Amino acid sequence: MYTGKARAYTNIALIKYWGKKDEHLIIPMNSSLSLTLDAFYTETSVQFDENLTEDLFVLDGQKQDTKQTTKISKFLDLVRKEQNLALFAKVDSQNYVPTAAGLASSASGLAALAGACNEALDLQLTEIELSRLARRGSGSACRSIFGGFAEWQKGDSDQTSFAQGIPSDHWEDELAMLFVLVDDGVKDVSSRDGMKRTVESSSFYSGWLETVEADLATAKQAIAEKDFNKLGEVTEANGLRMHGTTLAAVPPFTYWSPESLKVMQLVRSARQQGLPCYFTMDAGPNVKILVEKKNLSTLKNHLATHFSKKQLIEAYAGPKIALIPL
Ligand code: 2P0
Repeated sequence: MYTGKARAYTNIALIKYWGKKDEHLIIPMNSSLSLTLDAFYTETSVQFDENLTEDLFVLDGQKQDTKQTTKISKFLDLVRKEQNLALFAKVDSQNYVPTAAGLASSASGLAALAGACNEALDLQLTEIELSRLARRGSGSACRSIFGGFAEWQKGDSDQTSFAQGIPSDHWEDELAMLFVLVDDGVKDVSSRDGMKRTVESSSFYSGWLETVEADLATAKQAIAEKDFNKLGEVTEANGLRMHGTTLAAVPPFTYWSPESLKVMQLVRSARQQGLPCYFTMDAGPNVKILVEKKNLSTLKNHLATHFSKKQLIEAYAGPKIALIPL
């Protein structure tokens, strides 16, 4: 019996991954940059067992249905094929999120599973190899191998597409991200379907590709210079441009809700009052606000005019993936 367990933390992209060049290998159309956070993480154990007659996937104590289990099986197949292994596995995963707010993330989940497989089968993967493996499960998972800032270099093959940590002299420890939960609902368009539809049909997608690599360079420069406003401005602009592409998809869609716009408005009014903070959004209506730690409580007070305490969840920079002894 081969067993292993790992913990991985979620990450939020400041420069977004949006679109695949190769859907099978999950090679992205553009490079991206993220901040790994401490507030949400997944712990996953895997046990390859000769007594099993099929793969089993348990999430938060609940045995998952065939659809969810198939996703996990596909990932396990990659590992099994590579290792010439013919054993089924039990995958037991626990998501740690502050509330049941639909923030469970495929990034932390698939990164933790990759780490658990690495341990269970003694693959002895380097961090870059682990990042490549996690990428095959979910693109953004390749960034969750690393703590703090990470850059996913798009590459052009399985070998060359992986994330790496960005040296930052611990600047990320001065930063915070405030999550504003505006909706618990299930998303209409998954990120996987949303980016596919956008690449295939949005007339704005070419504009995204024309600008995103420059945004990435600006973000890296801002990190090197520890320039908060520069990083925040490019984060906000890049996120808006990503969401802009969805409006020109066929059929069009958006992840924004009226409440998301309310948060954007409050972020802008906070800035007008001299509080530096910048928003970003992913494939759902919740808004994440990048702010310096020293200004977090002022920002929370500003948002408290419209949102309850329960809707505001703070996060700080988080660590890299970790093994958990069984
Ligand atoms: C990101 N997102 O960079 C972007 C921004 C959502 C918006 O990565 O299909 O779950 O598994 O590779 O990584 C979410 O998509 O997609 C995502 P797959 P993934 O964080």
